[in-house]
Amino acid sequence: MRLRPTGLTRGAVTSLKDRLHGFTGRAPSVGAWLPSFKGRLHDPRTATAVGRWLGVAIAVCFLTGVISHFLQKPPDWLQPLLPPRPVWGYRLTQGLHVASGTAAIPLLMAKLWTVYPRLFVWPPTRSLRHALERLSVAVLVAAAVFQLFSGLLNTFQWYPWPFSFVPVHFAVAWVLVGALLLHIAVKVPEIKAHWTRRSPGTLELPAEDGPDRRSFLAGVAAAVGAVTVVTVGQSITPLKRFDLLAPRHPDHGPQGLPVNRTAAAAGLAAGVSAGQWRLSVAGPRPYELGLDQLRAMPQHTVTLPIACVEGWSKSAEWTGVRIQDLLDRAGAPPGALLRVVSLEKRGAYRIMEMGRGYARDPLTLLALRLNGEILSLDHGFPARVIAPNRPGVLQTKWVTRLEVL
Ligand SMILES: Nc1nc2c(c(=O)[nH]1)N[C@H]1C(S)=C(S)[C@@H](COP(=O)(O)O)O[C@H]1N2
Ligand SMILES: [Mo]
Repeated sequence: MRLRPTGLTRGAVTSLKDRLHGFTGRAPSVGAWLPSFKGRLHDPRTATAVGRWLGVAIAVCFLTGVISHFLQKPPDWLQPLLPPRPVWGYRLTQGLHVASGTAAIPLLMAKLWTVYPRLFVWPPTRSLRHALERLSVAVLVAAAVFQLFSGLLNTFQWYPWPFSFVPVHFAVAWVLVGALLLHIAVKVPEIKAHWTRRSPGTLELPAEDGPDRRSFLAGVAAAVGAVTVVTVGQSITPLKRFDLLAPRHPDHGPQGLPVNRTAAAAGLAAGVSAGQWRLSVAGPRPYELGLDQLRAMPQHTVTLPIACVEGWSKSAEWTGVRIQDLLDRAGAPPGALLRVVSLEKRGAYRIMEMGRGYARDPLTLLALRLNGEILSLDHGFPARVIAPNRPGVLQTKWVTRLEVL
């Protein structure tokens, strides 16, 4: 028989005595009244285990995000150097970007749960160094929460904030990575001590590595696996059957392809008249073509994906005229940059520029047909750009003008 009252451990009794003692003696410090956490899942070993997975997810997300940013908004010197191969390059990097960001959400929650008792550490700062370290952790947590939250909402095309998403998401990414590197540097000793399964200096597994830590980590892994499986189908088409929670499904959309911006949203609800539409090409030998003339030019068929920056991708078969042929006809010099203008009234993607690597690629088309049918209005009727290894936002729909720069 245990004589101690049920539910009170020896430690709890001692701390209760300490507190009572505090009343009779000096005034108790605030710290004495803060909760104390004894659970081994709140220890540095768990924090290290979850932290390294989270670190990998953030590293992948950051690198693929930087790639996406430079493919989308290349500085002038980079524009002609961007590679149109592999054709699925952007599909892969952006699929990874959204998948790693999504996986980081349960990882971040697990990590914050593991370390939250530190919010109750008393005194809150012990030295200038300690204060700076805590400040850097606050920046790290805020930046991580902001990035994952804003990125997730962006995949739903939901922008409930007054700033524009892309520049802010890009800027905060650097804040996050800076704070993360600082955090890792500060924690090197703890990470080293807890990285491997063995306790430092011994050959034995630490006694506290009991079943509860393993269950917790297995639970976190299951959560990561679950959110991944129910969303990656939006870019990995063979897994589309499991795509239950992603905002886009590869099969939902006219002509077997999702639509991001509809003709109505682009101010073209009334449609585009095939008889009146003209493609004008500005260059050393400018010219204009009607739709019938464009259809009479040599047609090429390519299989290329739309890889949206918001994470969904779907491959399709496109038929149309090579941009290269249109440029040659205008007498464009081989290194020329191309500007493409859409009929769309307003919108960030009305005007698009393309370096010579893409413009001269035999797979880059002014497409007139999609999966064997004439382009539907939502997919850019009468003509749209399709190019290999490019973000979806640059696959301009409802094209009306090409300018050789
Ligand atoms: N003119 C114009 N073209 C555009 C857009 C746009 O907003 N305006 N959206 C782009 C985006 S974000 C994507 S992902 C692709 C999607 O093409 P789809 O609707 O044919 O699938 O079109 C691109 N072309
Ligand atoms: Mo997109």
